Amino acid sequence: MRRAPAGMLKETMAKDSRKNVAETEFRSGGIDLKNIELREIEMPLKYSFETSFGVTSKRRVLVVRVVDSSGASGYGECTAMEQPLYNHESVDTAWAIITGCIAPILSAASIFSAADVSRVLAPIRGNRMAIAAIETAIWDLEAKVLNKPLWQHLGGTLSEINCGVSIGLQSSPDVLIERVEREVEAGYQRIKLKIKPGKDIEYVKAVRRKFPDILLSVDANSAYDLESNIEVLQELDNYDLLMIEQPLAAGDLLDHSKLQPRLRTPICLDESITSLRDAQQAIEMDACRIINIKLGRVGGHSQAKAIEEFAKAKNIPVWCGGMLETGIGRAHNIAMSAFDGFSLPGDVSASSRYWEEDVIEPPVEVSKDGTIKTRRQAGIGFDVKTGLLHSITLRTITISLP
Ligand code: OSB
Ligand code: MG
Repeated sequence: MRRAPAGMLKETMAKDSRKNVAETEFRSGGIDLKNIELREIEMPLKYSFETSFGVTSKRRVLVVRVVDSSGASGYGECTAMEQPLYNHESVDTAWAIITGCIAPILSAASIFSAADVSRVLAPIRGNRMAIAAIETAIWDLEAKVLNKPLWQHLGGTLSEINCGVSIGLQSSPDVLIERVEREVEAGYQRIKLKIKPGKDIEYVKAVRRKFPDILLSVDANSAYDLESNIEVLQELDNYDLLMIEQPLAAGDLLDHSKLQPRLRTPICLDESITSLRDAQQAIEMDACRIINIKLGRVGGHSQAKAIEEFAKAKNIPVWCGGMLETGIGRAHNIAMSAFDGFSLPGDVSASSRYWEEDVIEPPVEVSKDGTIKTRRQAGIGFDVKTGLLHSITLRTITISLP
């Protein structure tokens, strides 16, 4: 069953897997992983989505299916995009890390429970979207084996979650106002506008004038610079925004901590927070007053939960971010959002805003008051449409874990 992993991983992992097996051997549960099925699919977005880092009109997505020795399976989605523009990861790097690095480590670890996966894979630096794809799939598998909804298995308590939308950069303020109107009418509780230098104040001002009372926020995806853009960032204070998301570079907690005291509006960090440690440091430095948690960016459910708990203890609200996910990633986002620290509406919205046909059944739907109900079915609680998945597959590989 257990096999030493290849090459460089050998030394560190041998130690870790020994500890891991010793800890889990006497448990009644534990996952005996047999296969990892990796699949790259391609799906056209209904509407292209523009951010300060580029335009996305289709998604190439890695879908993970893990299978245990009894034949039970779980699904995860890798949120890395086609190119490394949001962060350093891409579909191709995640494929390489899962096949060349994660699979050998799990193969050596042999038996573990979902809560152990994050620690077992911790020797891998970065590459958290690749890790999260596997970690979340194992959580789904374990919840299904235990016949429990994933959100309950994780320890969540909310039976419905509050939803907002993220609206991409538009060609003019008038076009943006139309888009906002549609989402407000659909019931979404918070509207987030993408901004970048040159497409900021004019757009925010127009939307705020038309909708004086909505919860409104902006997301810059790191497009600004403290030195050259401080006036514009301070001008955003005039529009009663719920938050300004990731104005500066991902690695620049220092400049965010210099910016926050010069703003009335809370800064929310997205790209900057890749771990519990990042969250602790950002909060201690007052680099942000709100945190966006994304499963992929932080490496899965265990890290997400740790960040939510820490932030809650520090009175820092968190919310669930989105990466234009298919229904599989969306379902995991819904499960994660059931922790009560998720006190602000997230970027988790209806399948129909993205896809003609989602890969899950039923599709994710949002009520007239902007909420999504958590599922009562086991695991992620949605059925995956395997026929559709197969028909849109670009490549697939099954890795067996001996
Ligand atoms: O910064 O939150 C972001 C999409 C891709 C990459 C980064 C981000 C986003 C979004 C869209 O804002 C959220 C969604 O609707 O899934
Ligand atoms: Mg963001």
